[in-house]
Amino acid sequence: MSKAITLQEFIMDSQAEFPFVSGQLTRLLTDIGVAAKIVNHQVNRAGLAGILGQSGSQNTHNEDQQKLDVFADNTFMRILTAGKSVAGIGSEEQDGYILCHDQGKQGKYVVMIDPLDGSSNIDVNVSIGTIFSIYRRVTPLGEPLSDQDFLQKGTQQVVAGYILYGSSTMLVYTTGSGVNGFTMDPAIGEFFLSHPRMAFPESGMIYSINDALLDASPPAVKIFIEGCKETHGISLKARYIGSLVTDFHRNLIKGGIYLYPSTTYNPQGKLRLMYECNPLAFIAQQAGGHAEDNYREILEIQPESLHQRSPFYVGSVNMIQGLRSCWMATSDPG
Ligand code: AHM
Ligand code: MG
Repeated sequence: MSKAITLQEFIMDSQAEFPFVSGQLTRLLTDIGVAAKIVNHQVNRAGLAGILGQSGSQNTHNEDQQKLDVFADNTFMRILTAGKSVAGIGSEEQDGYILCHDQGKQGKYVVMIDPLDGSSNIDVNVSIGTIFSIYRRVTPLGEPLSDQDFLQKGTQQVVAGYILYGSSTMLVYTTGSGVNGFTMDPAIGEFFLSHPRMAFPESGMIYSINDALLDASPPAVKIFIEGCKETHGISLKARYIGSLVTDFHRNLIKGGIYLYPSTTYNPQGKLRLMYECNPLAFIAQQAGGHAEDNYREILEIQPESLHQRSPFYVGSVNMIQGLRSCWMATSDPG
């Protein structure tokens, strides 16, 4: 029987394999693994600890924050700022970016994070997740960070990953050389490599969309979904948990497409480019899938603001191609 590989061993081995993976990045990834364990522990005991419900505060998008959002945000902030690798952090739960270590003069990396995504699912015991990505700083070391360090295109991501707090807790990440998934053994609190070289099936049988948005969606999206429903005998399945990491993870393993469209009342959709779309787009690309907004690749979008939203379509390449054909057929570039 071969020996199980821990997350830590895998990170260390990858460092030896890829010279660009510096010691600082290794430490940063390790820190994310530690923060994930702490948040996981709290997510698991949420019902027992009586910390469910809303904290009464609102985040920058005027959405109610749940207590676990606050806890997760605080945990990642505390651990990431304590290390020496991170110069600055953008969090979905914070209005502006956070500068670490003397105005961000030190530390090679910038982290973007959605500390607890799908938090409206917490009090019904449905899987939730953390989504993160890591960029190299653009401003030279020794100078304070500026907007350009945070507003980088998705193509500039060095690492992207997510933690899924589900029936098992998983950490999935890429350093731009394939996607690997690790499952936590709760008995010893250790992540083990369980899903090496994850790959999006080229086609899938699952489509994931909030059906209530369809009437207000672009014609191309309506036509595509009608097509999904009309494949008599082939039995495509509608599966929508409403927890992005969970919907994405299932589609990555089984093959499928996730859609959060623009609508007449929210032309930019709901999801955040920097915290949700870019990291999952990078993971999808590294797993052989694809991600677009209405008319371009997600990873090619030049962000203009930290909390920018974007329509988001991600999944198996053939299904994304099918959606693209619908945009063409409606002569609507999006
Ligand atoms: P959040 O960041 O406030 O948790 O919102 C993001 C979540 C995603 O996890 C999920 O895919 C989506 O919102 C669901 O939105 P809707 O309820 O409109 O279908
Ligand atoms: Mg979110």
